[in-house]
Amino acid sequence: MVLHTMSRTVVLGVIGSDAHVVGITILEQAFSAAGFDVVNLGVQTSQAEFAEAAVAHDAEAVLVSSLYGHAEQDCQGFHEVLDEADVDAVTYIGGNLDVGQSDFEQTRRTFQKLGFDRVFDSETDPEDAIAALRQDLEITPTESERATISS
Ligand code: B12
Repeated sequence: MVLHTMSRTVVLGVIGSDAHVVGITILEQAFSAAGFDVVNLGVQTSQAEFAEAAVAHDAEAVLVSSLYGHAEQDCQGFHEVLDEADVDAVTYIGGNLDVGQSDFEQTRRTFQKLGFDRVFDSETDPEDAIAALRQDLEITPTESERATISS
């Protein structure tokens, strides 16, 4: 039986010149298994590429990954680029965001100031990010279960 539900599209990528691919591969699998349509832009994704993909796929969430320690520079002006492209999506960032900083709360504030709705550290279980997104998009577990069945 195929049940029709609204598809929930998530755009995912590693920003800047960063080439660490393992984390987003895991995230792609986890979000797909949870019933989301995932557009994985892969590594070394520019701000413009995130914005273009979010528009093209009418994404409800943009998930940015960064591991190599340049996230803050790479994300300068990112939300302005999204705004200019009329992207209305929840934005998350995660990975290894700080360079030698021990206080993650400070890192969280830095990225919230840059416009991200949620900031995750490298210990994040993908299931926690999925739970957060379901909450932010007001998705009930039943809805995403149905989305899985219909896909
Ligand atoms: C493998 C590896 C590499 C490989 C990458 C191979 C590949 N194609 O992926 C190679 C050797 C190429 C590499 C290169 C470099 N690396 Co490297 N690398 C690693 C290493 C050992 C493991 C990364 C990994 O795959 N982890 C496994 C995955 C499953 O975990 P993850 O990536 O953290 O992702 C999870 C979470 O972070 C989270 N997450 C990630 N993104 C997001 C996004 C969202 C929205 C959410 C919710 C969650 C989330 O969920 C993921 C899944 O569970 C780490 C050290 C470490 N132990 O983490 C260093 C590390 C990331 N690398 C580092 C560095 C410095 C580099 C280089 C700059 C080194 C150099 N001087 O050349 C280059 C950068 C090259 C480039 N352009 O990107 C540093 C970064 C330091 C920092 N951030 O301050 C680290 C931390 C090592 C260290 N301790 O110094 N690296």
